[in-house]
Amino acid sequence: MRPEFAEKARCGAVSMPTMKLLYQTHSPFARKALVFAHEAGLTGRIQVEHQETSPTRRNEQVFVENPLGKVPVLLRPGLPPLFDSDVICEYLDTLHDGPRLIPPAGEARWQALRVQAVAQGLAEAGVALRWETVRRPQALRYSPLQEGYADKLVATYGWLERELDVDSPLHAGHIAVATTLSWIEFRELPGFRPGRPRLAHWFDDFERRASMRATPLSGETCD
Ligand SMILES: N[C@@H](CCC(=O)N[C@@H](CS)C(=O)NCC(=O)O)C(=O)O
Repeated sequence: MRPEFAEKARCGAVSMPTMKLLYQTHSPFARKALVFAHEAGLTGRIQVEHQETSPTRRNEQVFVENPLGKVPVLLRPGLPPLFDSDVICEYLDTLHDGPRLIPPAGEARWQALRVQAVAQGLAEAGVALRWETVRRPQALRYSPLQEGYADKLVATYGWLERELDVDSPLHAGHIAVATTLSWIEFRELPGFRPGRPRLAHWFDDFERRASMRATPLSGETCD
């Protein structure tokens, strides 16, 4: 929390300004930001607003705030909008007094960030795979691309089975991986469980967290 907010909040001089999160109930990226907000204890300060987005259907309300037309976007009173999900998480991490979810220094930081990066890439590959399987009209699908994206998913599952630091304190990378894997199951993309007991066990535990239960995925992409 910024010191001036903290001091005024302690004295009861101001109520904390409310932010708005342009969200989507079926976006892994938006859910990552919202789960992060739950874990940071910030949901009382964030109003969540669902927005449908697709590169084939322009959403003016989103484009006004983000030239890429994507969610999530965090709207802050009197300050510029923030995107993308990783930037939003980094900002939210400056607003709370609990342990940092993005470790400030040392190997813990690099581990959290590389896990977050892998999860981001996994979600992006999953979205790309859905274009080649269900979103693009049949005649425009390209099977070598489909296979290439599916390979990335499988390779990343193997990497996570080996490299995910399942016993370290909660960090942004854990949130990113859990929200991505949850979305992968929701969209019935190639499964990550077979042959990866460590990852599957960790994920099942993570899904029981209040932050995950409070943010269920729902809805269909509208292209
Ligand atoms: N790198 C962005 C990705 C955001 C993203 O791709 N969001 C999707 C929803 S899952 C979207 O709004 N897509 C609309 C589009 O591609 O035009 C982030 O991490 O926030």
